Amino acid sequence: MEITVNKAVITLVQGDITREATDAVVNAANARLAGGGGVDGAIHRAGGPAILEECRKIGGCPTGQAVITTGGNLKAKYVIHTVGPIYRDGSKGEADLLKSAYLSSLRLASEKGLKSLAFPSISTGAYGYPLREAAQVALETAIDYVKDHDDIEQVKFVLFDERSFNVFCDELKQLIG
Ligand code: AR6
Repeated sequence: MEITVNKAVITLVQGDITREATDAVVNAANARLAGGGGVDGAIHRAGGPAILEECRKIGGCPTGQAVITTGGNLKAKYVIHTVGPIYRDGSKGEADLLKSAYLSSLRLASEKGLKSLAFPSISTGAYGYPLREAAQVALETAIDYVKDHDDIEQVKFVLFDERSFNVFCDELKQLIG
């Protein structure tokens, strides 16, 4: 599914983000930038050791913020590592932190002059964020950002499993009415 907002195309696909050829792919990392399972593990496996080397030099990333490294062996030139919130009960600032993770990644892409980036569904795996709410935050944040910024040409959401893909499509349809 694809929509155009201002100068940008927002695309939803089901797939593996490590195969994306956007300028950057976003990693759902942990605050220590230490690598891990899920999409984090997949990106480090596919991208090779140069990514973890740069992560070690950077040292860490607070929840809701983002840092950038090489893409190593990936098709994407860069990896933007962001840290989503661990979901507790929804009253611990989770929505603001998730929004901030998406926004920090988009801002970093703009700062670096990047035109296209691909996001996974941040926080909805190991970090337990309810999928529907997370999809709404993700899509609203991306749409609002490209409305105000002409530089980014493509924001892709690469959803690994069918359920995530379907929920993101449903939420996008609702948001655009
Ligand atoms: N491409 C796209 N999406 C993927 C891929 C892939 N190759 N692999 C998994 N996903 P998670 P989180 C989906 O757990 O919840 C790590 O250990 C997955 O199906 O990767 O933010 C980190 O080091 C799910 O829909 O990230 C942190 O400690 C989504 O990506 C912690 O997990 C997010 O799931 C971060 O947890």
